[in-house]
Amino acid sequence: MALTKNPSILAWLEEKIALVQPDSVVWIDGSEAQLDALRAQALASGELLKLNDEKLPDCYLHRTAVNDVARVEHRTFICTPTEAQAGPTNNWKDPAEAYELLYNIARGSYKGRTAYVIPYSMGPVGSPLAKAGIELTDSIYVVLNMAIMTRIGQAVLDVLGDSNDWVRGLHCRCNIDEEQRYICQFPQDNTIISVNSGYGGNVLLGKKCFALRIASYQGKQEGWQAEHMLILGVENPQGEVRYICAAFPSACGKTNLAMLIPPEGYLKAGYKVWTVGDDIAWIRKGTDGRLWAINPENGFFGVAPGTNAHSNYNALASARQGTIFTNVALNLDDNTVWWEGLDKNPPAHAIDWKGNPWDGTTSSENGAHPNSRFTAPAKNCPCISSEFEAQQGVPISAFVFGGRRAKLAPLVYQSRTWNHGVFVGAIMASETTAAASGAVGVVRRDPMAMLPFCGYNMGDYWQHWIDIGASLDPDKAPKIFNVNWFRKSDAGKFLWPGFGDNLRVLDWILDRCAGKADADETSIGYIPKAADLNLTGLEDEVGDAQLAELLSVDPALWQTEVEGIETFFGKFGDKLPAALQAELDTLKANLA
Ligand code: GTP
Ligand code: SPV
Ligand code: MN
Repeated sequence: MALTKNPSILAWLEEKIALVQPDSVVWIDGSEAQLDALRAQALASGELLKLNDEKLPDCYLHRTAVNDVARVEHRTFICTPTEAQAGPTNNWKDPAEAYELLYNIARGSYKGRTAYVIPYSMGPVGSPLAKAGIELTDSIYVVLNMAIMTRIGQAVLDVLGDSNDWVRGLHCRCNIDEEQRYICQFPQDNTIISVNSGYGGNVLLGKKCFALRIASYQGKQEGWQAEHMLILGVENPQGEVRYICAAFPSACGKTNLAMLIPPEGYLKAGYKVWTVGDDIAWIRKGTDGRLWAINPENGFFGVAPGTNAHSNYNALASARQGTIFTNVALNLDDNTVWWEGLDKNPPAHAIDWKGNPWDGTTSSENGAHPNSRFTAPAKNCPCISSEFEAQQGVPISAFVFGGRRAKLAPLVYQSRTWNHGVFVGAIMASETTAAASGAVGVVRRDPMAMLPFCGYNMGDYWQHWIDIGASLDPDKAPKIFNVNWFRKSDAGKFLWPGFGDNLRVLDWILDRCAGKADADETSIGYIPKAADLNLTGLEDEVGDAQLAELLSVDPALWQTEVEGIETFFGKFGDKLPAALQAELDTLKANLA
C-alpha cells in the first residue's frame, strides 16, 4: 500500500515499477519492526553477517563485490541539456541518450526481486533547509544504510504533502557489471539513476548524488550552497560555541576533524568540540544576515582504516552499536571486525574483505579494503552537537579549505578577502585517495573538494560563491582559511602531528575571526606569527625550526603551482569569473 497520495510520486513510481518489473513493492515506513524484518531477511540471504552482540550490539558486516568498492568517477555523469552546463570538470551525457541507455539497463532488472521505496529527508524533517527524496532500490543493504544515513519513512511524506519538490532516485543493482556501471545525475529533472553498483557513495543516493551533485545545482538556482564540508563547534572555556565548516577531499580528514578530542591543555582549560556533520553542509543566509549550516545527513559513512582510539575515539565509539561495516575484516575468534590501523593485534583467524580466509599476523595483504567503511548513527557520537537537530542549523564563523599536500601549502593561512578566499578554495589540489577508484597519491586539482561532486559548471559554481559573498555584510561573512595537515619533511615524515592537535590551528582561526590574533602578510595570504600558535605540550614534537618549515611559503614551488592553476583555469574560458582571474594576477605579481 502506498504511503502517500502525492500525485508526482505515484506517477513516477508507476512508471519506474513498470520499467524494472519487480515481483513485489515494499514501502519503507521507517518503523523499527519493518527494519528488523529486513535485517532478518538479509541475514538469511547472507547479504549481512551479524556480529558479536555483546561487543558490537546490533552491528552487521557486509561485503561488496570485489570490483565495487569505491565511487567510480569515470562512470559518473552530469546529464545537462548542454555539455557546457556540466562544464570542463564533469563527464557529460546528453539527457535523452542517457535515459535511453539507463532504461535499457534497468528494464526488467528487478525480476525475481523486491522493489523498496524509501522516502527520505536530507536535513531534519520539516527544517526550512531540508529537502525530500524517494529512492527506489532492489537492495536491502541500501535500505538499511539509508535508514542510518538519512531520516526515512512516513514522517517525510507527511511533511512533503503534495509538493513536487523531491528528488527522484532509481537504483538498480543489476549484475554489478563494471562495464555497465553508471552513476547519472539529471540536475534539471531532480533525478538520479545509478546502475550496476552496490557500494556506498554510488548507491546511497541521498549522499553525494543528491546532497552534493543535485543540491549544488538547486542551491545555485535558489540562493544557497551545498558543500563537501564537515561542520563542527568549538566551545571555549567561557561556554561560547563558534562553528566552522571545512572542505577537504575524500579521505582527507573531515570525519577526524569533526570529532576531534582537544589536546590535554585545551581539555584542562575547558575547551570542547561538538560535531554537527562530518561530510556535507547545506548553507543558507539567515534572517540575521549570517550564514547558517545544517548537516543534511543523519549518520556517518566513515573510512574505517586508520580509525582507532587514539586517532578518532569518537568515531570508534559511534561505530560500536547499530552500525553496518562494509568491506572490513571479520575476526572469527570473537565475531568482531578489524581493519588496518585499528590496533596492533591483527587477528590470525579471520576472513578478509574479499571473503577469503586471512591470517593478519602473517599475511602481506590487507584484511580490510583501504576504502572500507562504517555506517554509524550520528546519535551514537559522544560529542554530537546539541544543535544537530536544529531546524535553522548553526551560524558559521569560518570556512576552511584543505587537502593533502606533501609540499607547498603551509599548515594554515588566511585569505585577505572573501573573493581571495574563493580563489584559495578554487586552487585547492590534493593527493588522490582510495575513496575513488583509480591511482592513489597523485596530486590533482580539486576545487573546494567538489571536483567529483559539483552538479554544474564549476565556473558558474565559483561565481555563485562570489555572489554569496557579495550578498553578505562583510562583518557577518565567514572568514576563509586554508589548512594542510599533511605537509612532509624531505625525509617523508609528517611535520604536523594532526588529529586532536589540529584544534591548535582552529584556535588561531577563531582568534582571527574574533580579531584577536595577529598575522604576517605573505604573497599567498596571512600566516600565523609563530608565537600566536599555542603549542604548549607539543614542544618535543614540533620545534621552532619545524614550525618555521610548516609555515614557510616557497616562492619557487608556488611559481610552478601558478602554472598549474593557469592551465586549469584556462579550461573554463569565459566561465572563469573575472574576480578569480584578478586574484591569480595578484598572486603572480606578489610572487614576482
Ligand atoms: P570521506 O568520508 O571520504 O569524505 O573522508 P574524510 O574527509 O572524512 O576523511 P577521514 O577523516 O575519514 O580521514 C581519512 C584518513 O586521513 C584517515 O586514514 C586518517 O587517519 C587520516 N587523517 C585524518 N586526519 C589526519 C591528520 O590530521 N593528520 C594525518 N596525518 N592524517 C589524518
Ligand atoms: C567520499 O568519498 O567523499 C565519501 C564516501 O564520503 S562516499 O559516500 O562513497 O562518497
Ligand atoms: Mn566525503
